[in-house]
Amino acid sequence: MEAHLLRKYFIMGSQDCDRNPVDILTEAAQAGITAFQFREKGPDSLMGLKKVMLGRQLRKICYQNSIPFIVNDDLELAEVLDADGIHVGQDDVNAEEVRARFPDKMIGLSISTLTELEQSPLSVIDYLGVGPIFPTGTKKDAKTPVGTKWISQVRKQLSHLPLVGIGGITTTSARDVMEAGADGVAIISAITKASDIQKAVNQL
Ligand code: 3NM
Repeated sequence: MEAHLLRKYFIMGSQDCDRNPVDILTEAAQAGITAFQFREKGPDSLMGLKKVMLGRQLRKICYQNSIPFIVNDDLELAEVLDADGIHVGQDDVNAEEVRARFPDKMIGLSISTLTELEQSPLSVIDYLGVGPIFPTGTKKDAKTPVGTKWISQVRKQLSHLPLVGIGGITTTSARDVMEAGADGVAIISAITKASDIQKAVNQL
């Protein structure tokens, strides 16, 4: 995977949006995000056909803007929407199973601790999500923040694997995450809650 695609990695589901997610993604895509993850998860998220129908619209925006479209933790949906990739966490389906089913899709895996890093099947994944870097109000069950030093540590051990920082990253703190050695920042609220998405993406 080309690491530069992770540079401004926008993640979102309808539960993160105070207005139409289609409008938010359209604005973010036009503003220059480099990848998108559809993460319809947690309280107030859509299920079943409604989830698929929103996913179709978001997928189309990514096609039209040549932005990789990644689905969070839902293999059926990734197949139905012809996603470019799948992102899984520690409690989700095993990355090796994902690779067996989808030999050609990008696979991202979240890690928060050294043990998780050591136990991860790094040979089957394309990038690591490292976090939460800072406290976040977006994910209710987020783990203890690991700070930017953790990115430097992971970077030292894994010079070859693209890394993206996630969790509580803002337009001001993104610089610290990059300087610690990340290839990019994965953000939800820094974009969904921005009063001017174009400006927020430029600042990132
Ligand atoms: N995963 P915000 S933190 C989806 O630590 C997600 O793995 C995390 O939202 C992890 O940019 C997080 O608004 C929420 O803080 C990120």
